[in-house]
Amino acid sequence: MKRYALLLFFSFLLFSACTGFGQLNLIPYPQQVNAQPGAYRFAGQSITYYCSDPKVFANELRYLNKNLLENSSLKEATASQATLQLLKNEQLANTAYRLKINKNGVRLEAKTGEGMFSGLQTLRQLIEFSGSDNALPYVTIQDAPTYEWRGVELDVARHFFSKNYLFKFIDLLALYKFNTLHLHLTDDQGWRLEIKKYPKLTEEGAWRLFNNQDSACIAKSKENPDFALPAEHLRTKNGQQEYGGFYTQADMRDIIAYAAERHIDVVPEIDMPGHMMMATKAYPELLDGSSAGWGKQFSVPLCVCKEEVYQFVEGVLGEVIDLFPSRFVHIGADEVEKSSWEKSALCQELMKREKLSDVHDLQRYFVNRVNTFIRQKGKITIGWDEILEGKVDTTMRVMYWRGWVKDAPLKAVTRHHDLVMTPTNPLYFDYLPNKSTLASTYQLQVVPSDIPADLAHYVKGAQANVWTEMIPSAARLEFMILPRLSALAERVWTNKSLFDTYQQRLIHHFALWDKMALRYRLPDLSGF
Ligand code: TNX
Repeated sequence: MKRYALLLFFSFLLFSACTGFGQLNLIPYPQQVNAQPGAYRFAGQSITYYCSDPKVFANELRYLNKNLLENSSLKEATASQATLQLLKNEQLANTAYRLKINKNGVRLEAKTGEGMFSGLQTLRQLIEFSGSDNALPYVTIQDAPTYEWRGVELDVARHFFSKNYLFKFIDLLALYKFNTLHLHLTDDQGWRLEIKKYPKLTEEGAWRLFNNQDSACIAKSKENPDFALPAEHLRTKNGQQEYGGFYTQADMRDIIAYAAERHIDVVPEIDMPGHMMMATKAYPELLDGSSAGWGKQFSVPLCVCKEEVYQFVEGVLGEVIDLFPSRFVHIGADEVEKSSWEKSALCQELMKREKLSDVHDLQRYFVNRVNTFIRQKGKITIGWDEILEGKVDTTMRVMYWRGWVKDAPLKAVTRHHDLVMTPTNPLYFDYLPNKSTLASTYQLQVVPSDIPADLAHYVKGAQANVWTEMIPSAARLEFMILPRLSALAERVWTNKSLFDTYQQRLIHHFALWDKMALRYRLPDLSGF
Protein backbone atom coordinates (compact mmCIF):
# COMPACT_ATOMS: atom_id res chain seq x y z
CA MET A 1 0.00 0.00 0.00
CA LYS A 2 2.94 2.30 0.75
CA ARG A 3 4.26 1.79 -2.75
CA TYR A 4 0.86 2.54 -4.11
CA ALA A 5 0.51 5.80 -2.12
CA LEU A 6 3.92 6.93 -3.35
CA LEU A 7 2.96 6.09 -6.91
CA LEU A 8 -0.22 8.10 -6.55
CA PHE A 9 1.67 11.07 -5.16
CA PHE A 10 4.26 11.14 -7.92
CA SER A 11 1.65 10.57 -10.53
CA PHE A 12 -0.20 13.57 -9.18
CA LEU A 13 2.93 15.72 -9.48
CA LEU A 14 3.65 14.44 -12.96
CA PHE A 15 0.04 14.78 -13.96
CA SER A 16 -0.19 18.41 -12.77
CA ALA A 17 3.11 19.30 -14.39
CA CYS A 18 2.45 17.69 -17.75
CA THR A 19 -1.19 18.12 -18.39
CA GLY A 20 -2.23 21.03 -16.27
CA PHE A 21 -5.92 21.61 -16.03
CA GLY A 22 -8.48 19.56 -17.86
CA GLN A 23 -7.25 16.01 -17.86
CA LEU A 24 -9.86 13.58 -16.60
CA ASN A 25 -8.96 10.12 -15.39
CA LEU A 26 -11.39 8.36 -17.67
CA ILE A 27 -10.66 4.98 -19.29
CA PRO A 28 -11.50 4.53 -22.09
CA TYR A 29 -10.83 8.19 -22.81
CA PRO A 30 -13.73 9.82 -24.67
CA GLN A 31 -13.36 10.92 -28.27
CA GLN A 32 -13.86 14.60 -27.46
CA VAL A 33 -13.41 16.28 -24.10
CA ASN A 34 -13.79 20.00 -23.49
CA ALA A 35 -13.12 20.81 -19.88
CA GLN A 36 -14.00 24.14 -18.34
CA PRO A 37 -12.97 25.60 -14.99
CA GLY A 38 -15.34 24.82 -12.14
CA ALA A 39 -17.11 21.86 -10.62
CA TYR A 40 -20.67 20.83 -9.90
CA ARG A 41 -21.80 19.17 -6.68
CA PHE A 42 -25.17 17.45 -6.27
CA ALA A 43 -26.87 19.04 -3.27
CA GLY A 44 -27.92 16.63 -0.53
CA GLN A 45 -28.96 13.01 -0.55
CA SER A 46 -31.78 13.30 -3.00
CA ILE A 47 -30.99 14.10 -6.62
CA THR A 48 -33.68 15.62 -8.78
CA TYR A 49 -33.86 14.06 -12.22
CA TYR A 50 -35.76 14.42 -15.46
CA CYS A 51 -35.92 11.84 -18.21
CA SER A 52 -37.41 12.86 -21.56
CA ASP A 53 -38.18 9.26 -22.52
CA PRO A 54 -38.62 6.98 -19.50
CA LYS A 55 -39.63 4.11 -21.78
CA VAL A 56 -36.52 4.05 -23.94
CA PHE A 57 -34.31 4.65 -20.91
CA ALA A 58 -36.22 2.50 -18.37
CA ASN A 59 -33.29 0.11 -17.99
CA GLU A 60 -30.81 2.97 -17.59
CA LEU A 61 -32.95 4.70 -14.95
CA ARG A 62 -33.11 1.45 -13.00
CA TYR A 63 -29.35 0.96 -13.32
CA LEU A 64 -28.72 4.54 -12.23
CA ASN A 65 -30.88 4.11 -9.15
CA LYS A 66 -29.55 0.72 -8.16
CA ASN A 67 -25.88 0.91 -9.01
CA LEU A 68 -24.62 4.40 -9.54
CA LEU A 69 -25.85 6.64 -6.78
CA GLU A 70 -24.67 4.82 -3.70
CA ASN A 71 -25.56 7.33 -1.00
CA SER A 72 -28.32 9.22 -2.69
CA SER A 73 -31.68 8.58 -4.27
CA LEU A 74 -33.44 9.95 -7.32
CA LYS A 75 -36.51 12.19 -7.20
CA GLU A 76 -38.39 13.07 -10.35
CA ALA A 77 -38.62 16.75 -11.25
CA THR A 78 -39.46 19.00 -14.18
CA ALA A 79 -36.84 19.57 -16.84
CA SER A 80 -36.00 23.04 -15.57
CA GLN A 81 -35.68 21.95 -11.92
CA ALA A 82 -33.80 18.72 -12.46
CA THR A 83 -30.08 18.62 -11.74
CA LEU A 84 -29.65 15.35 -13.63
CA GLN A 85 -31.20 15.16 -17.07
CA LEU A 86 -31.39 12.11 -19.30
CA LEU A 87 -32.47 13.26 -22.73
CA LYS A 88 -33.28 11.46 -25.93
CA ASN A 89 -31.36 12.97 -28.82
CA GLU A 90 -32.41 11.66 -32.22
CA GLN A 91 -29.42 13.27 -33.92
CA LEU A 92 -26.89 10.99 -32.26
CA ALA A 93 -25.65 7.64 -33.57
CA ASN A 94 -27.02 4.55 -31.79
CA THR A 95 -23.89 3.96 -29.75
CA ALA A 96 -23.04 7.62 -29.05
CA TYR A 97 -23.69 9.86 -26.06
CA ARG A 98 -23.09 13.42 -24.95
CA LEU A 99 -22.36 14.45 -21.41
CA LYS A 100 -22.42 18.02 -20.17
CA ILE A 101 -21.66 19.11 -16.66
CA ASN A 102 -22.04 22.80 -15.81
CA LYS A 103 -23.49 25.02 -13.09
CA ASN A 104 -26.98 23.62 -13.76
CA GLY A 105 -25.97 20.02 -13.16
CA VAL A 106 -25.45 16.94 -15.31
CA ARG A 107 -27.02 16.40 -18.72
CA LEU A 108 -26.71 13.13 -20.60
CA GLU A 109 -28.00 12.71 -24.13
CA ALA A 110 -28.33 9.59 -26.25
CA LYS A 111 -30.55 8.10 -28.90
CA THR A 112 -30.66 4.60 -27.45
CA GLY A 113 -30.35 2.78 -24.15
CA GLU A 114 -26.96 1.53 -25.27
CA GLY A 115 -25.62 5.05 -25.84
CA MET A 116 -27.11 6.27 -22.56
CA PHE A 117 -25.58 3.34 -20.70
CA SER A 118 -22.11 4.20 -22.03
CA GLY A 119 -22.66 7.77 -20.87
CA LEU A 120 -23.62 6.48 -17.42
CA GLN A 121 -20.34 4.55 -17.23
CA THR A 122 -18.45 7.77 -17.94
CA LEU A 123 -20.48 9.49 -15.23
CA ARG A 124 -19.80 6.52 -12.93
CA GLN A 125 -16.05 7.06 -13.30
CA LEU A 126 -16.37 10.83 -12.79
CA ILE A 127 -18.35 10.20 -9.59
CA GLU A 128 -15.75 7.64 -8.42
CA PHE A 129 -12.96 10.15 -9.00
CA SER A 130 -14.87 13.14 -7.61
CA GLY A 131 -12.97 13.08 -4.30
CA SER A 132 -14.20 13.77 -0.80
CA ASP A 133 -16.05 16.93 -1.85
CA ASN A 134 -17.95 15.13 -4.66
CA ALA A 135 -16.83 17.67 -7.25
CA LEU A 136 -17.82 16.79 -10.79
CA PRO A 137 -15.68 18.87 -13.18
CA TYR A 138 -17.42 21.14 -15.67
CA VAL A 139 -17.00 19.40 -18.99
CA THR A 140 -18.57 18.68 -22.34
CA ILE A 141 -17.97 15.19 -23.72
CA GLN A 142 -18.93 13.78 -27.10
CA ASP A 143 -18.25 10.14 -27.41
CA ALA A 144 -18.87 6.95 -29.40
CA PRO A 145 -16.98 3.69 -29.81
CA THR A 146 -14.64 2.98 -32.71
CA TYR A 147 -15.34 -0.76 -32.92
CA GLU A 148 -18.60 -2.64 -32.59
CA TRP A 149 -17.01 -5.82 -31.11
CA ARG A 150 -15.38 -5.04 -27.79
CA GLY A 151 -15.05 -8.43 -26.22
CA VAL A 152 -13.64 -10.69 -23.58
CA GLU A 153 -13.68 -14.46 -23.85
CA LEU A 154 -13.70 -16.40 -20.61
CA ASP A 155 -12.93 -20.12 -20.59
CA VAL A 156 -15.23 -21.53 -17.92
CA ALA A 157 -14.52 -25.10 -19.06
CA ARG A 158 -10.93 -25.65 -17.93
CA HIS A 159 -11.76 -24.04 -14.60
CA PHE A 160 -15.25 -23.07 -13.59
CA PHE A 161 -16.47 -19.63 -12.52
CA SER A 162 -19.76 -19.46 -10.68
CA LYS A 163 -22.83 -17.48 -11.68
CA ASN A 164 -22.28 -15.02 -8.84
CA TYR A 165 -18.71 -14.48 -9.87
CA LEU A 166 -19.78 -13.80 -13.45
CA PHE A 167 -21.96 -10.96 -12.15
CA LYS A 168 -18.84 -9.33 -10.71
CA PHE A 169 -16.92 -9.98 -13.91
CA ILE A 170 -19.70 -8.43 -15.99
CA ASP A 171 -19.63 -5.32 -13.77
CA LEU A 172 -15.94 -4.92 -14.56
CA LEU A 173 -16.58 -5.30 -18.30
CA ALA A 174 -19.36 -2.70 -18.13
CA LEU A 175 -17.11 -0.19 -16.35
CA TYR A 176 -14.73 -0.29 -19.32
CA LYS A 177 -17.48 -0.25 -21.96
CA PHE A 178 -16.96 -3.77 -23.26
CA ASN A 179 -20.09 -5.04 -24.97
CA THR A 180 -19.40 -8.75 -25.52
CA LEU A 181 -18.79 -11.61 -23.12
CA HIS A 182 -17.87 -14.76 -25.04
CA LEU A 183 -18.28 -17.81 -22.82
CA HIS A 184 -16.23 -20.87 -23.76
CA LEU A 185 -18.73 -23.31 -22.25
CA THR A 186 -17.38 -26.71 -23.24
CA ASP A 187 -14.02 -28.37 -23.64
CA ASP A 188 -12.15 -31.61 -22.99
CA GLN A 189 -11.90 -30.71 -19.31
CA GLY A 190 -15.52 -29.88 -18.60
CA TRP A 191 -19.03 -29.35 -19.99
CA ARG A 192 -20.56 -26.35 -18.20
CA LEU A 193 -24.06 -25.82 -19.61
CA GLU A 194 -27.12 -27.89 -18.83
CA ILE A 195 -28.61 -29.42 -22.00
CA LYS A 196 -32.00 -30.97 -21.24
CA LYS A 197 -31.91 -33.43 -24.15
CA TYR A 198 -28.49 -34.75 -23.12
CA PRO A 199 -28.40 -34.71 -19.30
CA LYS A 200 -25.20 -36.75 -19.02
CA LEU A 201 -23.26 -33.83 -20.52
CA THR A 202 -23.39 -32.13 -17.14
CA GLU A 203 -24.22 -35.06 -14.83
CA GLU A 204 -20.97 -36.68 -15.91
CA GLY A 205 -19.21 -34.12 -18.07
CA ALA A 206 -19.23 -31.26 -15.56
CA TRP A 207 -16.98 -33.20 -13.18
CA ARG A 208 -13.51 -34.65 -13.45
CA LEU A 209 -10.82 -36.24 -11.35
CA PHE A 210 -7.95 -33.81 -10.84
CA ASN A 211 -6.01 -33.46 -14.10
CA ASN A 212 -2.39 -32.43 -14.66
CA GLN A 213 -3.28 -28.77 -14.64
CA ASP A 214 -5.17 -29.07 -11.37
CA SER A 215 -2.16 -30.80 -9.86
CA ALA A 216 0.13 -28.06 -11.17
CA CYS A 217 -2.18 -25.43 -9.67
CA ILE A 218 -2.29 -27.26 -6.33
CA ALA A 219 1.52 -27.45 -6.29
CA LYS A 220 1.79 -23.73 -7.04
CA SER A 221 -0.78 -22.89 -4.37
CA LYS A 222 1.77 -23.78 -1.68
CA GLU A 223 3.54 -20.54 -2.57
CA ASN A 224 0.67 -18.53 -3.97
CA PRO A 225 -2.83 -19.14 -2.54
CA ASP A 226 -4.41 -17.70 -5.71
CA PHE A 227 -3.69 -21.06 -7.35
CA ALA A 228 -5.77 -23.04 -4.85
CA LEU A 229 -8.85 -24.76 -6.29
CA PRO A 230 -11.88 -23.07 -4.68
CA ALA A 231 -13.66 -25.43 -2.26
CA GLU A 232 -17.03 -24.62 -3.86
CA HIS A 233 -15.90 -26.42 -7.04
CA LEU A 234 -14.80 -29.62 -5.30
CA ARG A 235 -16.81 -32.67 -4.33
CA THR A 236 -16.05 -36.20 -3.15
CA LYS A 237 -17.57 -39.06 -5.12
CA ASN A 238 -16.88 -42.76 -4.46
CA GLY A 239 -14.12 -41.70 -2.08
CA GLN A 240 -12.36 -39.60 -4.74
CA GLN A 241 -12.08 -35.86 -5.03
CA GLU A 242 -13.56 -34.32 -8.15
CA TYR A 243 -13.47 -30.83 -9.62
CA GLY A 244 -16.39 -29.29 -11.45
CA GLY A 245 -19.55 -27.25 -11.73
CA PHE A 246 -22.02 -26.09 -14.36
CA TYR A 247 -24.72 -23.55 -15.10
CA THR A 248 -28.31 -24.69 -15.20
CA GLN A 249 -30.32 -23.07 -17.98
CA ALA A 250 -31.99 -20.94 -15.30
CA ASP A 251 -28.55 -19.80 -14.08
CA MET A 252 -27.63 -18.89 -17.62
CA ARG A 253 -30.81 -16.87 -18.04
CA ASP A 254 -29.82 -14.87 -14.93
CA ILE A 255 -26.33 -14.28 -16.32
CA ILE A 256 -27.71 -13.20 -19.70
CA ALA A 257 -30.24 -10.85 -18.06
CA TYR A 258 -27.60 -9.31 -15.79
CA ALA A 259 -25.34 -8.75 -18.79
CA ALA A 260 -28.21 -7.39 -20.92
CA GLU A 261 -28.97 -4.75 -18.26
CA ARG A 262 -25.39 -3.63 -18.89
CA HIS A 263 -25.68 -3.83 -22.69
CA ILE A 264 -23.32 -6.79 -22.79
CA ASP A 265 -24.09 -9.57 -25.24
CA VAL A 266 -23.31 -13.08 -23.98
CA VAL A 267 -22.03 -15.16 -26.90
CA PRO A 268 -22.06 -18.92 -26.26
CA GLU A 269 -19.33 -21.17 -27.60
CA ILE A 270 -19.83 -24.91 -27.93
CA ASP A 271 -16.46 -26.05 -29.25
CA MET A 272 -16.77 -28.77 -31.92
CA PRO A 273 -15.92 -31.17 -33.52
CA GLY A 274 -12.68 -31.23 -31.45
CA HIS A 275 -12.35 -30.31 -27.76
CA MET A 276 -15.30 -32.64 -27.13
CA MET A 277 -13.86 -35.23 -24.77
CA MET A 278 -16.46 -34.73 -22.05
CA ALA A 279 -19.28 -35.23 -24.55
CA THR A 280 -17.67 -38.27 -26.22
CA LYS A 281 -17.06 -39.82 -22.81
CA ALA A 282 -20.68 -39.34 -21.76
CA TYR A 283 -22.05 -40.37 -25.17
CA PRO A 284 -19.54 -42.77 -26.82
CA GLU A 285 -21.92 -43.23 -29.76
CA LEU A 286 -20.65 -39.86 -31.01
CA LEU A 287 -17.48 -41.69 -32.07
CA ASP A 288 -16.97 -44.37 -34.70
CA GLY A 289 -14.75 -47.18 -33.48
CA SER A 290 -12.26 -45.04 -31.57
CA SER A 291 -12.59 -44.41 -27.86
CA ALA A 292 -12.87 -41.08 -26.10
CA GLY A 293 -9.56 -39.67 -24.98
CA TRP A 294 -6.41 -38.11 -26.34
CA GLY A 295 -5.13 -38.53 -29.88
CA LYS A 296 -1.65 -37.58 -31.05
CA GLN A 297 -2.00 -33.87 -30.49
CA PHE A 298 -5.55 -33.12 -29.48
CA SER A 299 -8.51 -35.12 -28.18
CA VAL A 300 -10.45 -37.54 -30.42
CA PRO A 301 -13.15 -35.42 -32.13
CA LEU A 302 -16.80 -36.17 -32.85
CA CYS A 303 -17.15 -38.52 -35.80
CA VAL A 304 -18.47 -36.02 -38.34
CA CYS A 305 -19.47 -38.87 -40.66
CA LYS A 306 -22.30 -40.14 -38.45
CA GLU A 307 -25.84 -38.84 -38.77
CA GLU A 308 -26.31 -39.24 -34.99
CA VAL A 309 -23.62 -36.61 -34.53
CA TYR A 310 -25.66 -34.06 -36.47
CA GLN A 311 -28.72 -34.94 -34.41
CA PHE A 312 -26.65 -34.37 -31.29
CA VAL A 313 -25.15 -31.10 -32.53
CA GLU A 314 -28.55 -29.79 -33.60
CA GLY A 315 -30.11 -30.91 -30.32
CA VAL A 316 -27.48 -29.08 -28.32
CA LEU A 317 -27.39 -25.97 -30.51
CA GLY A 318 -31.19 -25.86 -30.65
CA GLU A 319 -31.30 -25.45 -26.86
CA VAL A 320 -28.40 -23.00 -26.93
CA ILE A 321 -30.16 -20.89 -29.56
CA ASP A 322 -33.40 -20.90 -27.55
CA LEU A 323 -31.51 -19.85 -24.42
CA PHE A 324 -29.16 -17.13 -25.70
CA PRO A 325 -30.65 -14.03 -27.32
CA SER A 326 -27.30 -13.20 -28.95
CA ARG A 327 -27.16 -12.92 -32.75
CA PHE A 328 -24.10 -15.16 -32.62
CA VAL A 329 -23.34 -18.81 -31.94
CA HIS A 330 -19.67 -19.78 -31.70
CA ILE A 331 -18.87 -23.34 -32.77
CA GLY A 332 -15.13 -23.28 -32.11
CA ALA A 333 -13.79 -25.61 -34.82
CA ASP A 334 -10.18 -25.17 -33.65
CA GLU A 335 -7.47 -27.76 -33.10
CA VAL A 336 -9.11 -30.86 -34.58
CA GLU A 337 -7.21 -34.16 -34.50
CA LYS A 338 -8.45 -35.73 -37.72
CA SER A 339 -6.65 -39.09 -37.70
CA SER A 340 -9.66 -40.97 -36.27
CA TRP A 341 -11.68 -39.97 -39.36
CA GLU A 342 -9.10 -41.55 -41.63
CA LYS A 343 -9.66 -44.90 -39.94
CA SER A 344 -13.46 -44.73 -40.04
CA ALA A 345 -15.27 -46.74 -42.72
CA LEU A 346 -18.23 -44.38 -42.40
CA CYS A 347 -15.95 -41.49 -43.26
CA GLN A 348 -14.56 -43.25 -46.29
CA GLU A 349 -18.12 -43.77 -47.47
CA LEU A 350 -19.18 -40.21 -46.83
CA MET A 351 -16.12 -38.82 -48.54
CA LYS A 352 -16.87 -40.85 -51.64
CA ARG A 353 -20.52 -39.88 -51.64
CA GLU A 354 -19.86 -36.17 -51.11
CA LYS A 355 -16.73 -36.14 -53.31
CA LEU A 356 -14.53 -34.94 -50.46
CA SER A 357 -10.83 -35.29 -51.14
CA ASP A 358 -9.44 -35.62 -47.62
CA VAL A 359 -10.13 -35.23 -43.91
CA HIS A 360 -9.64 -31.46 -44.14
CA ASP A 361 -12.48 -31.39 -46.57
CA LEU A 362 -14.50 -33.36 -44.03
CA GLN A 363 -13.93 -30.64 -41.46
CA ARG A 364 -15.17 -28.07 -44.00
CA TYR A 365 -18.22 -30.27 -44.72
CA PHE A 366 -19.03 -30.42 -40.99
CA VAL A 367 -18.57 -26.69 -40.42
CA ASN A 368 -20.73 -25.78 -43.42
CA ARG A 369 -23.46 -28.20 -42.39
CA VAL A 370 -23.60 -26.88 -38.84
CA ASN A 371 -23.56 -23.34 -40.19
CA THR A 372 -26.56 -24.13 -42.40
CA PHE A 373 -28.49 -25.26 -39.31
CA ILE A 374 -27.53 -22.12 -37.38
CA ARG A 375 -28.44 -19.87 -40.34
CA GLN A 376 -31.87 -21.54 -40.57
CA LYS A 377 -32.39 -20.55 -36.96
CA GLY A 378 -31.60 -16.96 -37.91
CA LYS A 379 -28.23 -16.71 -36.20
CA ILE A 380 -24.67 -15.98 -37.30
CA THR A 381 -22.01 -18.65 -36.82
CA ILE A 382 -18.56 -17.80 -35.49
CA GLY A 383 -15.53 -20.07 -35.77
CA TRP A 384 -11.83 -19.84 -34.88
CA ASP A 385 -9.53 -19.08 -37.82
CA GLU A 386 -9.00 -22.76 -38.65
CA ILE A 387 -12.30 -22.54 -40.55
CA LEU A 388 -10.39 -20.62 -43.24
CA GLU A 389 -8.41 -23.75 -44.12
CA GLY A 390 -11.32 -24.89 -46.26
CA LYS A 391 -13.62 -22.50 -48.08
CA VAL A 392 -16.58 -22.21 -45.75
CA ASP A 393 -19.71 -20.15 -46.19
CA THR A 394 -18.80 -16.46 -45.95
CA THR A 395 -21.78 -15.73 -43.69
CA MET A 396 -19.56 -17.13 -40.95
CA ARG A 397 -17.66 -14.70 -38.76
CA VAL A 398 -14.00 -15.55 -38.14
CA MET A 399 -12.12 -15.14 -34.89
CA TYR A 400 -8.43 -14.76 -35.59
CA TRP A 401 -6.26 -16.24 -32.82
CA ARG A 402 -3.19 -17.98 -34.33
CA GLY A 403 -0.73 -15.10 -34.30
CA TRP A 404 1.76 -17.20 -36.23
CA VAL A 405 -0.60 -17.65 -39.22
CA LYS A 406 0.15 -14.20 -40.55
CA ASP A 407 -1.95 -14.29 -43.69
CA ALA A 408 -5.20 -15.38 -42.03
CA PRO A 409 -6.76 -11.93 -41.39
CA LEU A 410 -6.20 -10.81 -44.99
CA LYS A 411 -7.51 -14.14 -46.24
CA ALA A 412 -10.66 -13.75 -44.13
CA VAL A 413 -11.56 -10.25 -45.30
CA THR A 414 -10.59 -10.95 -48.93
CA ARG A 415 -13.20 -13.71 -48.86
CA HIS A 416 -15.62 -11.22 -47.21
CA HIS A 417 -15.83 -12.85 -43.81
CA ASP A 418 -16.46 -10.53 -40.89
CA LEU A 419 -13.49 -10.77 -38.57
CA VAL A 420 -12.78 -10.34 -34.87
CA MET A 421 -9.14 -9.97 -33.83
CA THR A 422 -7.96 -12.03 -30.85
CA PRO A 423 -4.30 -12.64 -31.76
CA THR A 424 -2.27 -14.64 -29.24
CA ASN A 425 0.09 -11.73 -28.84
CA PRO A 426 -1.03 -9.53 -27.14
CA LEU A 427 -4.60 -10.68 -26.60
CA TYR A 428 -4.11 -14.02 -24.85
CA PHE A 429 -4.53 -12.83 -21.30
CA ASP A 430 -3.68 -16.30 -20.00
CA TYR A 431 -0.09 -15.60 -21.08
CA LEU A 432 1.98 -14.16 -18.26
CA PRO A 433 2.41 -10.43 -18.70
CA ASN A 434 5.86 -8.87 -18.86
CA LYS A 435 7.24 -5.34 -18.90
CA SER A 436 6.04 -4.55 -22.40
CA THR A 437 2.62 -6.25 -22.27
CA LEU A 438 0.67 -3.18 -21.25
CA ALA A 439 2.18 -1.09 -24.06
CA SER A 440 1.74 -3.80 -26.69
CA THR A 441 -1.88 -4.32 -25.66
CA TYR A 442 -2.50 -0.58 -25.78
CA GLN A 443 -0.73 -0.25 -29.12
CA LEU A 444 -2.49 -3.18 -30.79
CA GLN A 445 -3.32 -2.39 -34.39
CA VAL A 446 -6.86 -3.71 -34.59
CA VAL A 447 -6.86 -3.65 -38.40
CA PRO A 448 -3.64 -5.39 -39.51
CA SER A 449 -1.52 -3.24 -41.82
CA ASP A 450 -1.80 -5.62 -44.78
CA ILE A 451 -5.57 -5.18 -44.98
CA PRO A 452 -6.51 -2.63 -47.66
CA ALA A 453 -8.67 0.30 -46.63
CA ASP A 454 -11.69 -0.85 -48.63
CA LEU A 455 -11.77 -4.17 -46.73
CA ALA A 456 -11.10 -2.70 -43.28
CA HIS A 457 -14.81 -2.56 -42.46
CA TYR A 458 -14.84 -6.38 -42.19
CA VAL A 459 -12.75 -6.06 -39.04
CA LYS A 460 -15.43 -5.69 -36.40
CA GLY A 461 -13.18 -5.23 -33.40
CA ALA A 462 -11.04 -7.14 -30.95
CA GLN A 463 -11.29 -9.36 -27.94
CA ALA A 464 -9.12 -10.63 -25.10
CA ASN A 465 -9.16 -14.40 -24.63
CA VAL A 466 -8.74 -15.73 -21.13
CA TRP A 467 -8.00 -19.46 -21.19
CA THR A 468 -8.03 -20.89 -17.72
CA GLU A 469 -5.93 -24.05 -17.69
CA MET A 470 -3.73 -22.35 -15.08
CA ILE A 471 -6.32 -19.91 -13.72
CA PRO A 472 -8.32 -21.74 -11.07
CA SER A 473 -9.57 -18.79 -9.02
CA ALA A 474 -11.15 -15.37 -9.34
CA ALA A 475 -8.12 -13.78 -7.68
CA ARG A 476 -5.76 -15.31 -10.24
CA LEU A 477 -8.08 -14.35 -13.08
CA GLU A 478 -8.21 -10.71 -12.02
CA PHE A 479 -4.45 -10.59 -11.45
CA MET A 480 -3.92 -11.89 -14.99
CA ILE A 481 -6.27 -9.47 -16.74
CA LEU A 482 -5.77 -6.24 -14.80
CA PRO A 483 -4.56 -3.72 -15.76
CA ARG A 484 -4.19 -4.83 -19.40
CA LEU A 485 -7.96 -5.18 -19.83
CA SER A 486 -8.25 -1.40 -19.48
CA ALA A 487 -5.61 -0.90 -22.20
CA LEU A 488 -7.63 -3.05 -24.60
CA ALA A 489 -10.79 -1.19 -23.60
CA GLU A 490 -9.26 2.11 -24.70
CA ARG A 491 -7.93 0.57 -27.92
CA VAL A 492 -11.30 -0.75 -29.07
CA TRP A 493 -13.30 2.23 -27.85
CA THR A 494 -11.12 5.31 -28.38
CA ASN A 495 -8.48 3.90 -30.76
CA LYS A 496 -6.09 6.84 -30.34
CA SER A 497 -2.43 7.07 -29.33
CA LEU A 498 -2.81 8.28 -25.77
CA PHE A 499 -0.51 5.80 -24.02
CA ASP A 500 1.29 8.44 -21.92
CA THR A 501 -1.86 9.92 -20.44
CA TYR A 502 -3.39 6.43 -20.23
CA GLN A 503 -0.64 5.42 -17.83
CA GLN A 504 -1.27 8.49 -15.70
CA ARG A 505 -5.01 7.90 -15.73
CA LEU A 506 -4.57 4.22 -14.95
CA ILE A 507 -2.99 4.92 -11.57
CA HIS A 508 -6.29 6.38 -10.40
CA HIS A 509 -8.14 3.19 -11.29
CA PHE A 510 -6.25 1.11 -8.74
CA ALA A 511 -8.27 2.62 -5.89
CA LEU A 512 -11.44 1.88 -7.78
CA TRP A 513 -10.40 -1.76 -8.20
CA ASP A 514 -9.56 -1.92 -4.48
CA LYS A 515 -13.07 -0.70 -3.76
CA MET A 516 -14.56 -3.29 -6.11
CA ALA A 517 -12.45 -5.97 -4.36
CA LEU A 518 -10.62 -6.78 -7.59
CA ARG A 519 -7.08 -8.10 -7.68
CA TYR A 520 -4.59 -6.58 -10.08
CA ARG A 521 -0.95 -6.55 -10.98
CA LEU A 522 0.97 -3.30 -10.53
CA PRO A 523 2.48 -2.68 -13.95
CA ASP A 524 5.89 -1.19 -14.69
CA LEU A 525 4.72 2.24 -15.67
CA SER A 526 7.12 4.39 -17.60
CA GLY A 527 8.49 7.36 -15.69
CA PHE A 528 8.59 5.61 -12.30
C1 TNX B 1 -5.28 -22.47 -27.81
S1 TNX B 1 -7.42 -20.43 -28.90
C2 TNX B 1 -6.61 -22.86 -27.70
C3 TNX B 1 -7.17 -23.13 -26.37
C4 TNX B 1 -6.10 -23.09 -25.29
C5 TNX B 1 -5.17 -21.92 -25.52
C6 TNX B 1 -4.13 -21.76 -24.45
C7 TNX B 1 -7.97 -21.73 -29.30
C8 TNX B 1 -9.00 -21.61 -30.28
N1 TNX B 1 -7.49 -22.87 -28.76
O1 TNX B 1 -7.85 -24.35 -26.37
O2 TNX B 1 -6.74 -22.98 -24.07
O3 TNX B 1 -4.54 -22.06 -26.77
O4 TNX B 1 -3.47 -20.53 -24.54
